[in-house]
Amino acid sequence: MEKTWRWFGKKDTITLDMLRQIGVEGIVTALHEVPNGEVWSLEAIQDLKQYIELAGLRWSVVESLPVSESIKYGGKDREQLIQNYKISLANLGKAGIKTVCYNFMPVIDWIRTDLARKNEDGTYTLYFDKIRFAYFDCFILKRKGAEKDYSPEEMQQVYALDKTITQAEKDDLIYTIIVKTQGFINGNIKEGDQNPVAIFNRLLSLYDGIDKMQLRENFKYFLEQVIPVAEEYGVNLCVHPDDPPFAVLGLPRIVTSAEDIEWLLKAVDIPNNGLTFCAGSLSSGLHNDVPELAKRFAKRTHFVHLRSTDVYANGDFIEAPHTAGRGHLVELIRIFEKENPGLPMRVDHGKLMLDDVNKSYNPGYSFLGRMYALAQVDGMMAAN
Ligand code: DNO
Repeated sequence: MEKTWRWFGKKDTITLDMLRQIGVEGIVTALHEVPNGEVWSLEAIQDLKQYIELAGLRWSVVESLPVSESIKYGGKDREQLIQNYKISLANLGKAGIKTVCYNFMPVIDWIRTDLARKNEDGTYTLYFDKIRFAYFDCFILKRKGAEKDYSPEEMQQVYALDKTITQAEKDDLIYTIIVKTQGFINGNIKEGDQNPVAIFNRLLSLYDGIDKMQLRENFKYFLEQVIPVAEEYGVNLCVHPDDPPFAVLGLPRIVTSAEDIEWLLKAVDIPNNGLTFCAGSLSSGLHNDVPELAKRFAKRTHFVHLRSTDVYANGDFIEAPHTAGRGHLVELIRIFEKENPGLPMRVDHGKLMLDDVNKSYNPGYSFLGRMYALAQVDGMMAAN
């Protein structure tokens, strides 16, 4: 597999020179400064590409070319936005960047409740606490009917939490779930936005009445228009699974399981319509057998995220070491090398450790933790 690394552009304090020293071969990045929905010009793409190449690396994958909210819920301006998407795709193809990752998650991308849960060994990791998430849903967003999405036992714990939770903890939950994890990946809410809860609730309301069937219809509509352009320019589009892979906050999620993946690949059944195989996201759904999914979908996979999770009986999940957990990375590497050799792969979400603890890296994207994970994965590849 090609060893790639998610790099956040020229402002990233992790420099391309550092990445060369640790054996990275390809860069995964985006034009983060272009607002969602606007065209990525050929000039801007070529400028960044050249910058990467001057450092002795290559721009292997775009992550992400964001799909505007209105395309997902079917808003009035979706035609224009799809048009812009097609132009960006064509420009990427012209510049020779042939793998483009995106996602189709309504309103919110990846979800965690805790960005620095302390491990026994003194490192820190990302964590999803179901009760705290339910608290955010029922008591902070105050979403109508939210209680129905949780069991009576879970709701008892949510009420108990309400008696003890501090204002600082509430603020931290808001900041973690809808600001800090979203802003740096061109999400809907970013640092400095006033009243994020109100913005978030407004966004949720755009999906009133949109169920899984309707979201699928909108997804298919998008694919039918963009995939022919991808095909024409030799670009492989690859959708990232929903993280976590289940419905949240009353929103449908549509890339969660074998059945969903089968559906989306058939929706436009040509190789340019493919999958980003995020072992971490898929592994946090107990319904998923990750190596089975890899075997089944390897041929339509264009990009791989190697990370792993453990899921607890109470519905919480934690990022597992890259050598352990439900991701089964050793086996996945074996499957991908056999079925679809040479795929770009990046390690995802390293733990926060050592000197990095006091640096302000994007959550999940510190340097040492990812370097450690890359070394582990490198070893797995060598031994395979
Ligand atoms: C979080 C990532 C996601 C992912 C995007 C892809 O760390 O896994 O933000 O990159 O959803 O579109």
